[in-house]
Amino acid sequence: VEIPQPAPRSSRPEIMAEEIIERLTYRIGKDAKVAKPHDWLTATILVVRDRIIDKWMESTRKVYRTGDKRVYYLSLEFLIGRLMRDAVTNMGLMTEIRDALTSLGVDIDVIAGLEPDAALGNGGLGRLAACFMESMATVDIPAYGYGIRYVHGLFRQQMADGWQVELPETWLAHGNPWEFERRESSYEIGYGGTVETVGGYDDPSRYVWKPAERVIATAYDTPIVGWRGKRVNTLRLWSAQPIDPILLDAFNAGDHIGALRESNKAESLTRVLYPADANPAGQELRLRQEFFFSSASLQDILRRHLQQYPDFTNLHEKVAIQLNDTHPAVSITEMMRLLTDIHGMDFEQAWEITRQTFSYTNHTLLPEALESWPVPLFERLLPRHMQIIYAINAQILLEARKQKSFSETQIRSISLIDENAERRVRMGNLAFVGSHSVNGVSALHTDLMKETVFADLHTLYPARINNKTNGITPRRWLMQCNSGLTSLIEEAIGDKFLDDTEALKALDAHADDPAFQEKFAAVKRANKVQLANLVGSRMGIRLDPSAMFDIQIKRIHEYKRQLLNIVEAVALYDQIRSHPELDWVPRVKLFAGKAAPSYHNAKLIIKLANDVARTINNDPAVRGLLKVVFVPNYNVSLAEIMVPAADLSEQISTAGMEASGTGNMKFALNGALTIGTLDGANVEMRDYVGEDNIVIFGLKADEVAKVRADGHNPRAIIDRSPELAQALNAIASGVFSPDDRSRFSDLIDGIYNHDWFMVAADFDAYAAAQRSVDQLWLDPKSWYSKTIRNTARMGWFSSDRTIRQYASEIWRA
Ligand code: DL6
Repeated sequence: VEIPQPAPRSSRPEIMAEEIIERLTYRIGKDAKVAKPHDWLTATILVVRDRIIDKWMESTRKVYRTGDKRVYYLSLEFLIGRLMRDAVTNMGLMTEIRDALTSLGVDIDVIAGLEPDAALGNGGLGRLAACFMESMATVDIPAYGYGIRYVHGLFRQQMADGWQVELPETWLAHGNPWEFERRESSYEIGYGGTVETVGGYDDPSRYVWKPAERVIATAYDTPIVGWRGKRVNTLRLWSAQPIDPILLDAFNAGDHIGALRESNKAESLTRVLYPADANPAGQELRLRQEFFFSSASLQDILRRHLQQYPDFTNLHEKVAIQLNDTHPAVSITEMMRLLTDIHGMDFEQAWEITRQTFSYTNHTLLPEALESWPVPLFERLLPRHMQIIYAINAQILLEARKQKSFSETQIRSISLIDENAERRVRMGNLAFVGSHSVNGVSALHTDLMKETVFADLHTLYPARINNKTNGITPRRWLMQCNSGLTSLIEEAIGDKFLDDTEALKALDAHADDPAFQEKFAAVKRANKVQLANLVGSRMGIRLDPSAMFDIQIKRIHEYKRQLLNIVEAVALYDQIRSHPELDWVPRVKLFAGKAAPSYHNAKLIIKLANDVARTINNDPAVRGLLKVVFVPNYNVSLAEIMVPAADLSEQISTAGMEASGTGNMKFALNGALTIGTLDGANVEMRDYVGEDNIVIFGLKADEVAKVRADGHNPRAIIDRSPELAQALNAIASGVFSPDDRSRFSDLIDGIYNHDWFMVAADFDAYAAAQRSVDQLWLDPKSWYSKTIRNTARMGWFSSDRTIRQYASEIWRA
């Protein structure tokens, strides 16, 4: 039977307006007269979605036709944010949809603002995954993202008297018109139980895992549109369901709660995103989550492969699997189990194919962030996988021992099992040995990986570690969040940069043009007014858009050093009061970010920012020259407003501790000057924008290591810096916390006693750098010449470039 294809959808506004009314009536069941803004949003998304589906199916058909290699990006986090503006812009339908809605009396900006943020991630790692999904579609790579459909994403942050309070986030409350439930793509996931051998104990021909518990993973697909709608890829998120929705026997016997126990247990697997970014949750539920989505994804990948090919001998030629950090590293053992136990491949061949198929990205060197699982827990939950780990480990250690130069210490550090105290499975080592490529996310981070966490594995496999410096999608982080700047650039250099951000370089020629500078400044001011309005309406704080907007937004962590920024604010506050006669540059220091709920010091830093803000903002002696604002509930949508409004971008982590950073790139692309350390991708940003166009200060990574090794004496440093001493004493003695004078004394004691994060060590350099920023601000010609050059030279940091590098150097796709 010849099945007719649906007719292509029109993009004429009047047709789309008709369709919106049709969806409102027949899909949502509402009359236009009584429809709520949310109903209009859903109806509009459904109309846009239809246009995307045409491209989606075309993209899927194409890969079946061509037999191209598919890329699978496995990530426990996808920090997507809102999708409507992204999808509409990438489909090139913004004007048409706007007109269609206007003809119906609906403002697209109002309904777009109602879309909840899909916050299925904590920070940089999850946002990178979202940028990569968009770039993979843009550069036409057949790719699937695999993750978890958390019912509750990252918590909503509220402030209660300056303290962070975590509230559940409910992004699915109004349903999710973007997703398609795929009941037919469901898989059983097992836990626990026993392993049986077939064919004798000494020489078993096969192992059979008999799990004690099972749950069902069901797929939910979201289409991800690339720029200009060229390709549409799939983000497939797994949701857990019980095998039996209710135990009727128990229910009929009157045990109504017990009847739902299994169901609740299954569903709790995918209910909540773990809210810690830099320290592993370490709990059984987390390992269950990791295995759940790894197993479902691999079963899905292998099923798809068998639809096209007779067996798995060519798997590595047709499939590339990228592990986003170690969270999906258990996939390596699951792949081995599926290939050997289920599909009968021999161990050696399966190991070779597995290694050729997998690659792993490391995102942090923080020792406390490296995942490991107690052996007894791992063995109880995944007994067959534990056997596989022992088998792999035996091979690797034999290989290492063959290299005579390896010492016992080196062998111990290579092992997949940490034997130092309680025996633990090292997920980083597993990911390393099970992959043909291991990459860092900035040049410095990659070098440090070779020297620190993976030094011995790097000696054993010297060709495996490589660098792929992170990037950001210019669609969301320039075109959508900063339409004013995008239009201005287009007017100056044409529209080539929309398809190739390297073309932004042409803007360099305009950097010293007074007329262009004036327009650039006007765009920045408009963005600042927008942010000031938001702060005014949400927080009741009035901001002067002509002041310098100095912004630090990111997760709250001691290594990111929000504390250094706050201490400097206190020192500046002292200076402004002591020297009212000087020509102080008006500044607004804005902060936003969430702290892991169990991270005591991070939460204290938020409270300190709020306490300092209250004191400074209410002190008439400051005369409005300095304001401090902590904007609550940082998320992708808030970043889209704050990034374009920044004059100064704070990227001030302790050198050697920030793997890359991507906020740094977003700010610079949007014409902010960076004040930063030589850490993460800041190093490469300095190379690209030029050292005159970025303000670098502080210890370098090797200097931090040396200071720590030689024995750091922060007390001596503080004694030599009266400004720092005064600021620290003010905080420690309760000047900002009269209701609890010792609230911050432990935090400040940490700086006096060990100063692990080099706040004291870098303070004077940081304060001096801030005063040099003030001098630049006082010379607008020079300021804008630098900030325009930042926008002009950041094109390389597009995630399209990063993805092209992954595709050609790792995935060979
Ligand atoms: O690679 C994405 C992103 C980097 O830009 C950040 O520098 C890095 O901190 C982050 N890593 C994580 C993992 N845990 N920690 N910390 O989120 O990855």
